[in-house]
Amino acid sequence: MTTTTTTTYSVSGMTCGHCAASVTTEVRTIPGVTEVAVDVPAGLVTISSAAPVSPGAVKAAVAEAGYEVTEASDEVTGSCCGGSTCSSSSTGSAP
Ligand SMILES: [Cu+2]
Repeated sequence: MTTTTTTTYSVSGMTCGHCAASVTTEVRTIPGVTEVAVDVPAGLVTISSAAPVSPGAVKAAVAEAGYEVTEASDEVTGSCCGGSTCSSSSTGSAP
């Protein structure tokens, strides 16, 4: 039987699909991670892995993408990724 560990982290600063893509790309580089699901409106990153992934590794990956893992799920502040596809203040193209 295969056991999958699923862990959800709160990540601040994500405001658009491009932000989500950046985080997903970085988190997927963590050994053992099999799936990454990002909920931008909720500011949540759900990571599925074959074995428990250390929070430190997740924090480092998220930081690499330019965002920050927060323990609390409130107070989602900060600027967007600044990418050309961001739609935090204007209408952007849908992913
Ligand atoms: Cu963005």
